Amino acid sequence: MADKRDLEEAETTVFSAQTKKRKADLETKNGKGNEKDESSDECENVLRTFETSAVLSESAREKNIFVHGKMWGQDAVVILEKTPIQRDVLSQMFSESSLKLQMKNDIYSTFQLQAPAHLNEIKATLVFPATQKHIQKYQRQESFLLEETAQDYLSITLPFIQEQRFSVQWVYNILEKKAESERIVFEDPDPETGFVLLPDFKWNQKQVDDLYLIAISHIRDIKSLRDLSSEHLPLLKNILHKGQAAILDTFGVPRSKLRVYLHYQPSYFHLHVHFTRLGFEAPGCGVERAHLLQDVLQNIQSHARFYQTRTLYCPLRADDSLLQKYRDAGKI
Ligand code: M7G
Repeated sequence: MADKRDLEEAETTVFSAQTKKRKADLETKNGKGNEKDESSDECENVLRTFETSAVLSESAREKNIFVHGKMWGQDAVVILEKTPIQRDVLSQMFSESSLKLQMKNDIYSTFQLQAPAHLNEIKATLVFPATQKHIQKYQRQESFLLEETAQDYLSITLPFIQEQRFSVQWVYNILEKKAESERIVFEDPDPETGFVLLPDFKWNQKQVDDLYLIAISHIRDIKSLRDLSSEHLPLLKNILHKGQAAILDTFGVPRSKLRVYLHYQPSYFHLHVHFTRLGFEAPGCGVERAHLLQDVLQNIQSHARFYQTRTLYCPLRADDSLLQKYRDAGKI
């Protein structure tokens, strides 16, 4: 059985970031750097205690696997993901790897290339302790398109999200600088229009091709797109413009290469905006869930209460209890 310190370490070591390397990464991206990453601190292997219970989903194409298991008697989810190959390591990859020939035919050959360990990294994400909802979230499931009228939101969705949704403690930890403070890329501290911009935990920050940041509002009472109205225009414009400027400044990616959007419905009901690189098919960037911030601004500008009056569509997973509520109400 682990003591409390072990558990805290398990949470912080895995989530704590390697942000100091942001500058070095930028140089790498610009072709200046050629050093191996030494800024990630080595930590104890807390995953050694992980006992696999089930594979929740896996994808040969995306090269990832989502695993449910137990650590110290409690549920945990581990996501393992092969990371993209960076351009600047190519010469090392070619010169320092060993090769095994698999087949040769005419001008075609395939090999098993064994790269040196530091070029063969796997990104690991740990959710511990994981709730039943986390286990469900990562389990591959069929989904259904929900048609949520303004009235349905008030009578079915709102009461449900008030009691059933994921904790947003991780969001408050970021806003209060109790976690990930060293990863913050930009902050506007204004209590009404301010926000914190930082890398999404899906992004390893090693290459900008799959750039993914999130902007989290300081204001705490906006749950989702449904709550946004004309009074929030200054906040939304601020997030869009300062977020774009900070990303250009830090990562050299211009606004013409950014997809800036909100999810409806989000998993975490505290206003946050996703910034991903155009061309990168980020999970959840499809039209059934992603709402471009620029469109959101225009919609609210043309109708102050647009999002309180419209029917919104969003995908729900087969095992989502909200889907069951809509079924019970005869809406699906
Ligand atoms: P969402 O639209 O509420 O839900 O987005 P989704 O996860 O279904 O997309 C929340 C975003 O926050 C996602 O892109 C997550 O990857 C990201 N995220 C979640 N957690 C728990 C953390 C965290 O602890 N740190 C950071 N930096 N990002 C997180």
